[in-house]
This record gives sequence, structure tokens and C-alpha cells, in this order.
Amino acid sequence: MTIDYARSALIIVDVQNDFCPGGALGVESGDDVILPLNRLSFKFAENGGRVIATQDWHPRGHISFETWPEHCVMGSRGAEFHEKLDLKPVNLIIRKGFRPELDSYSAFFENDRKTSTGLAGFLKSLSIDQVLIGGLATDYCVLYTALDAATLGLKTIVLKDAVRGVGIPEGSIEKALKQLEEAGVLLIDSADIR
Ligand code: VGL
Ligand code: ZN
Repeated sequence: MTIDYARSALIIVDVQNDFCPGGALGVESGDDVILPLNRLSFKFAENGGRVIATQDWHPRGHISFETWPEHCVMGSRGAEFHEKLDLKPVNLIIRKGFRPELDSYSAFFENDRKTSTGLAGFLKSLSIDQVLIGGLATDYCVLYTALDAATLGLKTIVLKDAVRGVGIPEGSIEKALKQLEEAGVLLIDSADIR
């Protein structure tokens, strides 16, 4: 697939220590997403495409910790990007889930589905109409980011080799992939991006 880089953005979702193996909410083989994402983000940078990275960024005592183990506490080592993720091509970092009573899976809207992170406006102001999404986790933050992107009318691609899922509850990854397909999201291998 050939990309119109001027009108496209790569969104790297939550490639943070706590979502990688050994982290508080470690995703199996989560660090496998880093190599394809680094390759693609350089390709975007070389061709004038925008690269956005998100960080799950929770204060202590955040409402998310009623559902999940404590993770991505703002300023902690677990909340830092994985050290192998190359940040040089990244133009914008979006931090989400920082309001104590409101969780945020999507890079676009927090879980009340109303509170914006600002990302939609950023893309709109740059006339970007296509997003490519990779990162963690397939069945939560990647899923909700991609569904919101599609709802916003953006051409939405999920990079199937550059995502990994939590798999809780069982079957959630398969369910997420099905939801993405039903929403018209394309699933593409990052090596097929030109
Ligand atoms: C995520 C659970 C809680 C994610 C974030 O990045 O997918 N999952 N917070
Ligand atoms: Zn979280």
C-alpha cells in the first residue's frame, strides 16, 4: 500500500515499560511491536509524515486501578516509553488518563466518550485524513483509538504485526479484531507500507 505521507499520521499507542514484559500490566511479547514501529516512524519522518506517540499517564489512586493493577503512574519508570522505542521521529506526545476519576483507552476521547485529548483537532488542523495505528494493547487502547478514528471519518489502518494484546478476558483479542473489521478498519502488515 502506498501512503500519502503529507495527509497521514502514525499513532504509536502506549509503548511503555508497564505494558511490556516485566511491567505491571505486561503484554506478552509486547516489546515485539518496537522494531516495526521504529522502522515505520523513520519512514514517516523521511517522507514528511507526522508521528504521534501516546502515554497512559495516571495519578496515584486513579480509578483505572479498580479494574487493573496499578500501572503507568505519572513520572514513574513504568510510565516511561520503552527504551528501545526511538522517539526522534515523534512530533507529538499525547498523555491520557490523567484525570483521577476518568480513564482513557482511546488516544482521541477519554472513557466518558466526550472529553477530548486534542488529537482530533491536531490532525484536522493539518488536513490529515488517514491514520496508521500500532502499539499496545490490541484489545484496549489500540482498539478504542482505531474505533474513534474510524468514527471521526479518518481512513484507519491497524498494523497487525505491530500490535499485541492483553487477552483479558479470554477471547478479547479475537473480539477486538472482529470489531475493527466491522468498523471498516484495515488490518495491514507494516512491511507492506510504501
Ligand atoms: C491500557 C488497560 C489500562 C492499554 C491502558 O494501553 O491498552 N489497558 N490502561
Ligand atoms: Zn491505564
